[in-house]
Amino acid sequence: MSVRVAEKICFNHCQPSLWNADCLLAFITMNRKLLATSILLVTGNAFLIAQTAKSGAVPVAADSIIGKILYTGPAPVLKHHSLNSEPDCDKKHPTGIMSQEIVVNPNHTLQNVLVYVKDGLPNKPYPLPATPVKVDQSGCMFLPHVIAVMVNQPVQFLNSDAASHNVHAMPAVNRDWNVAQDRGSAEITKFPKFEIGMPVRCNIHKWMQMYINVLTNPFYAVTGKDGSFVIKGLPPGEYTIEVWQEKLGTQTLKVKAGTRADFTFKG
Ligand SMILES: [Cu+2]
Repeated sequence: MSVRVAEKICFNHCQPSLWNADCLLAFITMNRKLLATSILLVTGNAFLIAQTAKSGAVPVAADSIIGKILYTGPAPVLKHHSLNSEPDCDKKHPTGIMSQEIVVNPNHTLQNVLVYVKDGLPNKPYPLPATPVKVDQSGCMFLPHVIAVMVNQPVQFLNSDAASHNVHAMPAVNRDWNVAQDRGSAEITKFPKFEIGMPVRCNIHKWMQMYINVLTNPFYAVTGKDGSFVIKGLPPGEYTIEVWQEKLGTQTLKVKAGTRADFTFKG
């Protein structure tokens, strides 16, 4: 039986249970280009998946900008602080604590770096998060070391140490704020103006320092133990992304939503 006849029979019956060897041959002949294309697509996709897995690349959502903050150069030389003068804090950190001015992660990235959208957003007010951002004083340290809040979002300071502390925010454009805190107390404040890198110290323990960043939009992140960041929910467009580190300064890049941006600070 010729292929053409077999094709006709197969299509006339259109039931695989009625196909004989000739029908099968005709089917393969008719679809060989389709089969070849499918094989190429399958192997192509497998190649792409393998490449992605090999490079560790993560697909970026259309409304997001992702990246990491890298550090190059010699390991930073940081001050050591003994906590002998405060028995409760000394128990929590018997060997003392290191300054957190520059915290390099094992993967050569930086912790405590603010990443935020500086420019490119529609000029409009954004909803204020309902919950305060909490900062604890524990082991005679501020935890976390760097926070970001929106303008007028509450910031709550706690004291879980037996020692007394005195929180003192020293803004450049907002109002000075200075409050004594005994164990278990909780104080709330807020800052009405945009400000980057506002230092907060404890008047009692000179090594205690942290930073508050006050922003006009919700598109920000502070890096943690893997040095990465994700900013989600962006409208399509190109944005100026600024990153800030307390000792190493700032960097900016223009970045499109849906793409990746890595920054490198040199020590
Ligand atoms: Cu203190």
